[in-house]
Amino acid sequence: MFKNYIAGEWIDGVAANCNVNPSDTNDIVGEYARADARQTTMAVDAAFEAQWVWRKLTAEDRADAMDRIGSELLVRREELGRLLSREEGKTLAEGIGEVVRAGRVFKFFAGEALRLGGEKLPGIRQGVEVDVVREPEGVVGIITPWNFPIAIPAWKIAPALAYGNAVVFKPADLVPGSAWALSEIIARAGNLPAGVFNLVMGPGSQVGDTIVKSPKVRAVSFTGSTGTGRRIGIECMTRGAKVQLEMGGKNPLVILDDADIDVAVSVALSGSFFSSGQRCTASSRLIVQAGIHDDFVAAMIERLSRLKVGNALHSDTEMGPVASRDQLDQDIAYIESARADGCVLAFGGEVLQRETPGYYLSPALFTETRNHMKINREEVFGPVATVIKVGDYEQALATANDTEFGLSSGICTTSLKYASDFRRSSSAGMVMVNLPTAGVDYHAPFGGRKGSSYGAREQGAYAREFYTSVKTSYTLA
Ligand code: UN1
Repeated sequence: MFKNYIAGEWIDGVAANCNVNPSDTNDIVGEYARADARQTTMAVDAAFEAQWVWRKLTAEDRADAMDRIGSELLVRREELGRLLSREEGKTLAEGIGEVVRAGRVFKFFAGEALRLGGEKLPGIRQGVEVDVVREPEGVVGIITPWNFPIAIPAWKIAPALAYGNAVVFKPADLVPGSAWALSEIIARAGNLPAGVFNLVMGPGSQVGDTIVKSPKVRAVSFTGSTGTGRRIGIECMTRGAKVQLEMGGKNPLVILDDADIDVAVSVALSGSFFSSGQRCTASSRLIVQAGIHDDFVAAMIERLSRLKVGNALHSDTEMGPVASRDQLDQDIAYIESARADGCVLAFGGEVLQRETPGYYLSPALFTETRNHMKINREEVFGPVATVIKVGDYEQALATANDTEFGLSSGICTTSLKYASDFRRSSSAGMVMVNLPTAGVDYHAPFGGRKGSSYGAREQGAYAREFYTSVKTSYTLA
């Protein structure tokens, strides 16, 4: 049994959680402890005490700890990448890539710990000096989703710790294995004072709820579904805690007549179907200009028919299964709704059998879809993409922006004029030109607009906005 880490001790839960491989449901990845509300309160109390010890250490102490954690992640990339693919279902290459990303995130924030500077302003009164500094928030609650089991925890935990906060971390119930492995590295290689970092695995109704409602938790960072995110937001706002939410997306990828078709097809394939489309940054609406439409659809079908869907751990697999039975059911329900709305299923959308029992679905491509249809309004979170045909650039832009979400957007074009205008006019937080809407750098700000995100940006130096609080002091010398 893999235990929780609370107040510097590995402790049993009140129940157990079985982690199942979605590529082979006979394969049990491990049994993981489940905590309840009482154990979560223990973790919050421990973090509350420990924050004072942690913030008094030097920035170099914190930098060294982040560096050691990052080094171990990078050295163990193959082993941890395999664990990630086994429990989540993304391909081995994606799993290893995600572990590398997590390692690099810790390395980046090792440097950031030393770079956290302040500002000195001239006072308006004679002899008065004004100083602006950033201090840790205190205890930060971190709640993460199942689709990036190690990178998202890393890009929240690393800045939280680097900037001097104590952490209570609740990973997704579906995939606790990578989160546990990361936590074990943080606990051992990080060698942090007891209570600075706490892992509390368990259900949202017990663990998540306690974190979000605890008056000792000053800030909550959440990535996950829109419904849960909004509930957490209201709860935090009500008690005056800081909150950062990364929720759904319905990301458009515009393909103009002047696009390089090979670029457009590989950008669409990767954006829509890598990680089985289970990314909030996935390209789910392919907005294609009429002149290139038929050639693009034909080329997509040709590429999709060659895409190898299979066991995530097999080296020739290009798309793994979806992560769970619930996710498969949800994907199928959306495929049915699109069909009922009159969309044409140009490829895939079928449950597949492989050597081992798993949640295999062939990548689905719909044509003849309209932007107002349910399939184009709601996030599917699976390997399902739609094509929306448009007449010109203006219509493409208007369609791209006509969504309640605003995480990322993309355009494939060889025209500088349209590329520049799209970068300016897109209502998304991140815009990609001739690149997939998904797959971002770890040192650049990440986040969206409208219904996708709430609060300060994540990642890069921008992360300090959420994980620190500004203090202004006036001194008459
Ligand atoms: C990426 O596309 O590289 O949950 C990152 C998600 C996002 C992360 C996407 N928060 O899919």
